[in-house]
Amino acid sequence: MDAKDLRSRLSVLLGADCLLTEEAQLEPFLTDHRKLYRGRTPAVALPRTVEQVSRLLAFCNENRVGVVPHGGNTSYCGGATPDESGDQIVLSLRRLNRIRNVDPLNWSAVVEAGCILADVQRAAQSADRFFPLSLGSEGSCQIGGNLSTNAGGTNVVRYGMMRDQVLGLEVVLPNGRVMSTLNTLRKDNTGYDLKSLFVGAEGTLGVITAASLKLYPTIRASATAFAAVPNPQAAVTLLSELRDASGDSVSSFELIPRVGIDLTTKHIPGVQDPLDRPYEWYVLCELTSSRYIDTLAPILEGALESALSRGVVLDGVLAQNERHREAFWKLRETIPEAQRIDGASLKHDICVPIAVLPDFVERASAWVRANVPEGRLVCYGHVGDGNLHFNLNQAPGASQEAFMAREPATKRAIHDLVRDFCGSFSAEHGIGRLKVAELETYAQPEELAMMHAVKQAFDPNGIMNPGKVLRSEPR
Ligand code: 2HG
Ligand code: ZN
Repeated sequence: MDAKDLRSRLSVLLGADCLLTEEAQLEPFLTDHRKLYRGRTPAVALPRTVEQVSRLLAFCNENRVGVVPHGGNTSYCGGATPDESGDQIVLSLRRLNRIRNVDPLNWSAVVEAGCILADVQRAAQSADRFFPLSLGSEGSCQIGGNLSTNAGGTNVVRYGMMRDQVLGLEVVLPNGRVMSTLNTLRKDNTGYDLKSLFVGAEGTLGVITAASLKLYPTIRASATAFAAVPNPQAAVTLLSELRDASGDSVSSFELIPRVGIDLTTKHIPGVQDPLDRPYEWYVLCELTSSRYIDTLAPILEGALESALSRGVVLDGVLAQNERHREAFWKLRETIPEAQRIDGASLKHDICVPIAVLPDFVERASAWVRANVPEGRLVCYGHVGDGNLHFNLNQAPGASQEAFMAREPATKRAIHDLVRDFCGSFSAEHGIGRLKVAELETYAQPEELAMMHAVKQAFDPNGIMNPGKVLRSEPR
């Protein structure tokens, strides 16, 4: 079927008002957030109902048309971008954006895939409940994408990742049939946990159209600090001390290097260094509670003072009000944007066991210093989860070409080291298209074979997001 035929058949199937075909309309769907890829597509489908998604997939399955599910397009690995063939259609979920139900007594919400994450947080809030997933792109990323990539963010240390928030899913399978486990059960041991397979599958097994999610008590008290530490080892020590001292109330614990402050204060309007003099490393930590208590700030202050007396902390400041707190978070959350403005970057979204994270940083940094003279390290992230964005930016004055030429060797060295530390080369950004070869390199052959078997079982015709996560088998 050529592109023209395909468009007219899809238009009959879905209705012309649910299909984009003009060049200008297609444009936003052709590139990924980091501009690593540029693809082509004959059409973007914009269904309003699950039934339309079902009809679309049944048609594509029968006619062997590849389908690329698309959420808020904030993926870091090209997971939502069609390939260059021009044969794959894009399926945008953005019109499936109803909050179907918020049930405070059940501590649950049922939301559709196209809901913006911030809208889900607000819906929970209006029922005096809390939805904990929080990340820099929460104003535009969609729940379907959060589920499909098993998104992490800044509250994982306390609440876990997206998979931990899922009670049930509604999924359209590649043959068009709808599999719904949209229950709100906390316990359900009835055979294989199929819903978990779709979380993190990046749309390669089917299309998630809705999810029932866990809600938590509203946050009623918080205390936030920005503290300088001598090194990552001190950050890890401080995390343990704070968890103990606060009765496990730490909800965020982020590591920030000096260069993170230099980049954000240079490129992002309104960002300021919270401390009077520069240090090499910092942590941004937050304690929260669902109780109306005023003891969190004294607990945090006491723990920091004790750490200061032992050299675990070098300096620090507590947020005095909400504006102050937001300023700390703005600094942290705009590091990726500042990195982008500053020039080319190489990104490594790695995770190692927290206890060995300082060793990892030391060894990986030494490798970078010795081997990438055109780069500078911008290593920051969710140290509370053992997840660092071990990134490099083109050094001031260095040639972009020379810097980018280091990419293959750098990736290999960093990811080999991650493997030696029993870690993961993709902690929270997924595989997409970017890391397919990495998965082949680092997964055990048994794991890879089982992943291909799962793909074959759900999607025997290989129509779902072809070439993402796993290399496409010839059809
Ligand atoms: C963050 O933690 C995001 O800010 C992006 O996961 C990280 O740009 C990055 O490498
Ligand atoms: Zn992150």
